[in-house]
Amino acid sequence: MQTIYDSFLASVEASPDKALFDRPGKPDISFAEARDSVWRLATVLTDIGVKPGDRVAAQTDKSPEAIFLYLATLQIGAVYLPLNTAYTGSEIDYFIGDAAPRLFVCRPGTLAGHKARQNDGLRVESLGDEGDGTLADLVRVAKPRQDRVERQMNDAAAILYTSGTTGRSKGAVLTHGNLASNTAALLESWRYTADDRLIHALPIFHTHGLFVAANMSIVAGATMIWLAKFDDEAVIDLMADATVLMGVPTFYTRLLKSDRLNRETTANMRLFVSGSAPLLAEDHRNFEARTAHQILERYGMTETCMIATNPYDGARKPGAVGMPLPGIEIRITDRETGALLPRGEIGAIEVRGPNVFDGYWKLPEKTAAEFRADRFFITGDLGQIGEDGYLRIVGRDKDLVISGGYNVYPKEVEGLIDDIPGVIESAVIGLPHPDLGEGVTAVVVPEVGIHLEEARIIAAIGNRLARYKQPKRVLFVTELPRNAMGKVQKAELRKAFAGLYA
Ligand code: MCA
Ligand code: AMP
Repeated sequence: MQTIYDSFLASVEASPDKALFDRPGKPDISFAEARDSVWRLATVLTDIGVKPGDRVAAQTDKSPEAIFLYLATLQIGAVYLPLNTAYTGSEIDYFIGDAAPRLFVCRPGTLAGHKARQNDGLRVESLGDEGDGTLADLVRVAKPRQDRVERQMNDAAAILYTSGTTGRSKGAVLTHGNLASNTAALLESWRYTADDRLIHALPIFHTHGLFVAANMSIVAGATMIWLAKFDDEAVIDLMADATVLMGVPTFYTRLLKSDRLNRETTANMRLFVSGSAPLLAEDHRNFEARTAHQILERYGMTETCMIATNPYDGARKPGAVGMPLPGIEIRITDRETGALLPRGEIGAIEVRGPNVFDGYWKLPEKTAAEFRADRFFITGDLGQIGEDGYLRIVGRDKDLVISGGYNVYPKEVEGLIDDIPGVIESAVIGLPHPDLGEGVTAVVVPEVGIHLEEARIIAAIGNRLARYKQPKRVLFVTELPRNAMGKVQKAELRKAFAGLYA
């Protein structure tokens, strides 16, 4: 097995002139051109003082340059830390404080504000999606650095922050081995090759867009048709010239709304993949009826990369996430005791394999708490393996809302709402949402005699919380339902307000 960076070099050697990025309306970028940019960036990062093991944090718009930054970081043995572009200043403060990166790369428009963070240990530069930014200026005059820092499979390659159910976000440390082994397993399972042309419409600061979609294309030597963001009509236009689409369920819900989604427009495509949140069984069936393609649903997590997939050959079942990827083990256990459960019973989904992360950044106790003694990782999802051998996710043991494929941790939102004067307490829940799967919803108990307005609650937390984490609706109640132990019964709230977005 070789690292993602070494596989990238192999893909360049195999087809230097082939397009790695096919950008509608702009010139292609070949594998060899990409390597040249990566090598120049490697020189710039080295000159800045980024050493092996140092973190390179990036909050950049989606661009080929951001992928070059990722690859250059791997080349010099540093650790890549991508950040959601929706994060606000106070969220960034936390990530930078926690991960202590050597370099923080932001968008050109935000450089002036972020420069104040610069000190002896932290350099701040910018990188835009039009070849602009201070880092791009340095790259233009840099000589390529060709050598790479030798890395072992258990060395850290990236840190991805994933919010904790109890408090602040935790940095999941992913190794070169995690990324390389998972990419190899996916290439094999989905028959992904250099002949593929992927419509890349996902963001690249999460596992799905970066470690699944981009890594697979880089390693296979395939072409990515590069969209800055998802747009249903643009995606349908591109299908005649593409073979694969990877998306979150909202992509498919939106594609199904277009009259142009049919057998003809999808005739050139060989594979549609869905993941990051549950795909509605109804969307799965409607998609097949309209296009004759069965969407392939798979299951993954930041800490584990991809875990399970429906088969490429064989039935892709609505509501199921399939079987473990090659080299990965899944078991279902009793939530309390950890004892293995008989086939068919619902319990905690646990996973073990080369895909499972190294641990949470600087949090050995939290890491230990989420592993069993035999190194199985407790995912926090609840599931069942049926007689057919397929895994089905039936719920979550963790308090989490997934909105349009983005995770929102209620605790973080509740903490901010509870600080608003006039609020006694709040409960943040996910309610069925026709577009986003789940809509973030706050249920708030105001102090007696105090009148609070929905818009005021949202405005009060607005500049401290990424937009996608903010409640779409705020409901007011006189008290929250609790069980005998005093624990808020979120299931009851979800039942009571289930039709809110219908
Ligand atoms: C955008 N907005 C959202 C979301 N996205 N609100 C709630 N949930 C969202 N997901 C808000 C914006 O803040 C804005 O608010 C308004 O919606 C329109 O913004 P726009 O950017 O135009 O949104 P969009 O283009 O409609 O985006 C929806 C989207 C996007 C296409 C579903 O969110 C997306 O690409 N999601 C993919 C997420 C993803 O890659 N997840 C993978 C995580 P306003 O107008 O009020 O300001 S990796 C993972 O989960 C694991 C490992 C796995 O298994 O893959
Ligand atoms: P993240 O923390 O962003 O990595 O999100 C991982 C979580 O997304 C998992 O623990 C699951 O709860 C959820 N997830 C990912 N893929 C699927 C899927 N196909 N069906 C249901 N839930 C999924």
